[in-house]
Amino acid sequence: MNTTEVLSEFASDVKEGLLQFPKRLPSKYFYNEKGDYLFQQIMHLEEYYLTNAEFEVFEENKAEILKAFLGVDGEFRLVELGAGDGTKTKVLLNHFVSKGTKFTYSPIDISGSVLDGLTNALAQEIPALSVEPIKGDYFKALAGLKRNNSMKEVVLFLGSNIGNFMGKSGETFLRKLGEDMSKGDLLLIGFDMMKNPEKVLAAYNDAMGVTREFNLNLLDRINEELGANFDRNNFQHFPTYDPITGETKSHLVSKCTQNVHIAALDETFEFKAWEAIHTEVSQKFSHQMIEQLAKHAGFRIVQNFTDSNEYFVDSLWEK
Ligand code: AVI
Repeated sequence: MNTTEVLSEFASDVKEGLLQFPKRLPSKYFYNEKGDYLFQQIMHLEEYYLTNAEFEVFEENKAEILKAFLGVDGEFRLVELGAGDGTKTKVLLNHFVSKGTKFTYSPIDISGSVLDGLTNALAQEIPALSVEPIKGDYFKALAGLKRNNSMKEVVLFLGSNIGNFMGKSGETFLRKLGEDMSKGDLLLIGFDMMKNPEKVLAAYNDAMGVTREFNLNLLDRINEELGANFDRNNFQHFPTYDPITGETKSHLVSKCTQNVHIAALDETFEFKAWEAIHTEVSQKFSHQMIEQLAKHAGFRIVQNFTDSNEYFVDSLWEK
């Protein structure tokens, strides 16, 4: 995809979202350079318990996880979807290497610079690890891997990324992922669990306001890339959590009636006072929801790994 096509996809998604009622903007556009940086900050926040919880899951269960990955084959390719800086994955990678495990690590990411950063860091930190990064779309990369070898595949999809899919789209994504996997291949997938609603809400409304910045950055991005004139001071970051459905939603609420012009769309959008734009869903799960999802996506749950607070579950599924 070249830059013009990415821009036009961004422009048309923004247009489609702002023409809907209620208005919405897709959270995948949070992640420009500034957004990537802010998300790294979020992951280190006291309130954002997810990072430490998954870290603990790996620290406490790395031996069991390796045992499950090895199964009867004793060899595998470890594929990670959207690896980021790999901080949590390194716990597993270090352990696997220290045990003399035969495996290759293939992080897949759409961003070449993210992959370069991770590959260089791994070469320094775990020199004995064999790394074959793949730049591109998850599905194309997985299908390419399957065409070129028949080794057992273990796919990592960590950090509750599945929670950011809207409605049924998570299930559709996982079903499609399964189509690029063979019988016996494994998927280790991270789920943030339902818990004290105050705890969840605080994770998306931190005292330092980093998550607020992360959310407002979407408006800055539309201004910069699509020539819009959003005034970020006229919007308020407002997350909600529904303890019945487990849905955590982020919103940008218009503090006054205002018009915003987006030059790339040649269009002006009206925002009424206190009208909200829905920008993100971060789904929280119950065990029953995980079971349903695995079943509907065509997987069998092998084992669940959790932290001492049971905040987070990394669930191992078999195709
Ligand atoms: C990437 N994703 C799992 C994060 C989440 O918790 O939904 C994104 C995020 N949004 C606000 N804070 C963090």
